[in-house]
Amino acid sequence: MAFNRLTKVLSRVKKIFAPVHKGSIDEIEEILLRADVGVKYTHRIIEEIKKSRKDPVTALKAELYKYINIPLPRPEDTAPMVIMVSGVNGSGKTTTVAKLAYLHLKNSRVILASADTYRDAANEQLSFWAAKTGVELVASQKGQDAGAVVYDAISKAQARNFNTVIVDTAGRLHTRTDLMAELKKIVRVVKKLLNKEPDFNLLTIDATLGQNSIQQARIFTQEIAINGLVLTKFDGTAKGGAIIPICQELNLPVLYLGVGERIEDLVPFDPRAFIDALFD
Ligand SMILES: Nc1nc2c(ncn2[C@@H]2O[C@H](COP(=O)(O)OP(=O)(O)OP(=O)(O)O)[C@@H](O)[C@H]2O)c(=O)[nH]1
Ligand SMILES: [Mg+2]
Repeated sequence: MAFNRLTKVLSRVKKIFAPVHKGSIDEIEEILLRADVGVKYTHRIIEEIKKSRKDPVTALKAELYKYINIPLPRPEDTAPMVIMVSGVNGSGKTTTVAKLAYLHLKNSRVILASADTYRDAANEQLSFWAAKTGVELVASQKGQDAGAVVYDAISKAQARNFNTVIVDTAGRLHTRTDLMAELKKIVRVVKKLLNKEPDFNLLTIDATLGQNSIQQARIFTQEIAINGLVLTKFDGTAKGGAIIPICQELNLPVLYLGVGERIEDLVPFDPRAFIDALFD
C-alpha cells in the first residue's frame, strides 16, 4: 500500500498514547491502563521504561514493538492461496472478506466462498460485496454444507486458474461445539484438495472489546490452526492498547487492521507505522 494512503488510513486510529509526550511515569502508567494494555503488560513496560536510558516515548515505542512484532505466517508457494476468515458473531468477518478481495484483486484472480450457510442474509451480504468489487463468488444457501461450498470454490479455482480463494464463515460463539466442528471440516476440505492448511487462517477480533476478546479468541485457536489476526473496528476504539495482551496471550501476529466500514478500510499491519500512529 502506498505510504501516503497508509498514513491517511492509519489516521483513523485513535492517538491513545499522544498524552505520553508530556506525561510523568505515573501518568504513562495510567495512560497504558486506560488504553487496555492490561495490568500485567503495563507493569512490565513501566519497569522497562524506568530502567531505560532513553526518553520515555522512545523507550515505550521500543517496548510496544517488542510485544506486537510477531513472526508472520509463511504461505506455501502453491496455488491457489487460501484465506479463511472466522470469528465470533458480528466481529467483522464478511466485511473483512470483501476488503481482502478488494486488496488482492489488484494482483490476483480472486474467488470468494460464501461458506456462512447459517445466517439468513449472509449470502446476500457477500454477493453485494462481490458485485461491487466485480469478484467471482461461489454462492450458498442457508442450511447447505459449508464444506461443500468450499469444495466447489477450490475446484472452480483449480479449473479456471483463480489464484486466491477467500472463505467467509458463519459467526459462531466459541461455545458452540457443532459450529466449531464445521470450521474443522472446512479445514479438512482444504487439506484434502490442496494438501495444505489454509495459507492464512485468520481470526477477526472486534477491537472495541479490548482484552475481553481474548478468552473467546483463545478457544478458536485451540480448535483450528489460526495463524493471523485481523483487528476490526479499530477506527475510534479507545482500547487499542489491548493489541499487546491480544498478540502476547494468543502468540499470534496481527496481519490487518479494519478501520472503517468501506471496502478500502483495511490496512496491512505494519508494527512501526502503527505504533507511530498511536502517538501522533
Ligand atoms: N467501524 C467499523 N465497522 C466495521 C468494521 N468491520 C466491520 N464493521 C461493521 O461491523 C458490523 C458487522 O460486520 P460483518 O462483517 O457483517 O460481521 P460478521 O462477523 O460477518 O458478522 P456475522 O456473519 O453475523 O457473524 C457491520 O455493521 C460492519 O459494517 C471496521 O473495521 N470498522
Ligand atoms: Mg458474516
